[in-house]
Amino acid sequence: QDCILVGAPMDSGKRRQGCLMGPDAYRTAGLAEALRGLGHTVTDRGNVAPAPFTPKDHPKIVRLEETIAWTTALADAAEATLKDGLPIFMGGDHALSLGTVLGAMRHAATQDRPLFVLWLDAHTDFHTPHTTDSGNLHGTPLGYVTGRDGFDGFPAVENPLPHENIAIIGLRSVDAAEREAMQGSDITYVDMREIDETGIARPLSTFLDKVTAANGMLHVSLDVDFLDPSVAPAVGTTVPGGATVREGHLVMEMLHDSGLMTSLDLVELNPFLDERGRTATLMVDLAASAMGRRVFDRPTRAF
Ligand code: DIR
Ligand code: MN
Ligand code: MN
Ligand code: MN
Repeated sequence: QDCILVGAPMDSGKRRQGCLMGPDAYRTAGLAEALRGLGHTVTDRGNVAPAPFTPKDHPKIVRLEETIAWTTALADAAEATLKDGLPIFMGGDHALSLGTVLGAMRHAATQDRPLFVLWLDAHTDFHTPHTTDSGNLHGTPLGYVTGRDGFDGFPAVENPLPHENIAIIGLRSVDAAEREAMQGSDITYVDMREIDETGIARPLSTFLDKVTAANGMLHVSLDVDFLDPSVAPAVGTTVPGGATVREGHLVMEMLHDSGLMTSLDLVELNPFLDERGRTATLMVDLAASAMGRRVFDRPTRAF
């Protein structure tokens, strides 16, 4: 495949800084080399910059204008790179997905195909600027792309993503407003208890079957905090009890087997918090699994 690396050194989605170093950490950890080693062509298009903006003070929301400016630029970057190959967005915090998912929605519309989104995260990221307690917009991308109210000033979401096209896997930090919103939605949400009880393969394969049946495109958004902090410490919002290394790889290997993934976000890596680059390295290994790295070839089997 033609892999296109796009750096998104966005840091405006929350108060704690450091995610702006993410793209260079992925480069240093050898993302391009790993993908080339699997036989892909890889082009690094460098880093995206936000559209021009004028910051204002808000009582609640953190760096709103900057986040809007990034959303505009990243939606354009996603739409453009999807024409040429499989973009991998190297974040940057999760607010970058306000833009990348919007761009993927626009691209899918030009292909007359539905877009599906797989969200691998400890959090739902389904807040809106109205419902957020933290004021951190990295908690809002799924609220935005599904057309919830409150995103004044952001690029208009012309055709909101249907809830049925979204699966969130890895949940374990959900506040009262988010719980209510999730339970009242048609989003597929899989918490860690369900993973403990049934394994991670079953809910994932159910979702992938749905994407296949609809001939959908699939955007995957991998938040570092999907993983357990014992193996992925370099993230501002660690939550104990996350996915193991093997659960992470299984998800990525199944994504590769499905052949469905059309774009990928790697988000929330804060290299300032890392231990000798181990989180960046694990994220690169997971991306490699999603792009075909495996121990042995295996016969196709159903779950
Ligand atoms: C949290 C942060 N739920 C908030 N979300 C994170 O600020 O609303 N998402 N960290 O991954
Ligand atoms: Mn997130
Ligand atoms: Mn998260
Ligand atoms: Mn929250």
